[in-house]
Amino acid sequence: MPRLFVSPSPGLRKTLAPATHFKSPRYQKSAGLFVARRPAYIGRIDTPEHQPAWLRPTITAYRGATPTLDGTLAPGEWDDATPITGVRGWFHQFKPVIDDRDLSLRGFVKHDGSHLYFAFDVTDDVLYGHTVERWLPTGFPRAHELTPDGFPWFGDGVELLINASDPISAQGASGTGRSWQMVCSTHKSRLGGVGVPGLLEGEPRTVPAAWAAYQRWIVDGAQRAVVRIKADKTGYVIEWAVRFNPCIELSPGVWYDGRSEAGVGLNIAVQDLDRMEDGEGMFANIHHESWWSHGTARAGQRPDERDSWGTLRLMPGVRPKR
Ligand SMILES: [Ca+2]
Ligand SMILES: [Ca+2]
Repeated sequence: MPRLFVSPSPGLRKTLAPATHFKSPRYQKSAGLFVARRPAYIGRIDTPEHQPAWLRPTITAYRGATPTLDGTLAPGEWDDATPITGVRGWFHQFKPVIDDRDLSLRGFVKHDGSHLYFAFDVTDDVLYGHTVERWLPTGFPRAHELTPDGFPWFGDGVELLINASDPISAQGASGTGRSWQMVCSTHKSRLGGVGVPGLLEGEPRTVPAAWAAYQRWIVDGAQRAVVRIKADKTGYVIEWAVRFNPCIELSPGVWYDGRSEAGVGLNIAVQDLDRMEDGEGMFANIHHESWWSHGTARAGQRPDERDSWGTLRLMPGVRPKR
């Protein structure tokens, strides 16, 4: 969903959640606002790619073998990819995540010269629409309409955001190959409807051109994702392909081709609905929404000057051996 917070001071974010939900040591009160603490609580750091600045991480995707999108991370399939771990140390827009069994992920990113690939192996203790019924929050009876009035991100799943060349420098996306935000849900999809996991049009879904572009990408296969619910219901696995053309537009009419180094904006959000009561007091009873890149903002910035993007470095070569 859209980022809701504003920044009261350098590097600090206020969420819209009531103060009573920020008793965790991850939050402190500053100038009357509850804000995420600085790095003291950052979780496990596995790779150099995970040691960037706290607020705006950088990760590098190298060229590797084309994975099979089947929802299974086969032995070796992602060995040439760069790992992503979460959601410890990520920005939690709603309730903080304090238990890896509640929400955590192991992910990967790589490319094959024509597509960017992500994998997300997500641990989530309660699977909305699978282990609990598909409840609706008060006041949002249309959340599961597959129209711009629905909430594509309302469920368990992952959102990808890329800013390939959009000068908006804002927390959102424009809905073009230059910047976009797409949703992969575990319980509904454009191609299969409610009840079938897959891709959905993300934000800004109420902008007709963005909605149309996202839908075209899904229908045409410019973006493809396969979701598998784990047999023991402890989470799910997503494998997601993003075709460079039309989705990584480095300048108007020019798409990344895998032959040179490039840097694009990246953010990843993990959505976690659990039981309705788990999200009590949060917008639409959402339990967690955790963001890879916190972003930066300076006091006094206008909303359109905020920048929540981390960096994805795209490299023409293979990942160095470690
Ligand atoms: Ca696979
Ligand atoms: Ca969940």
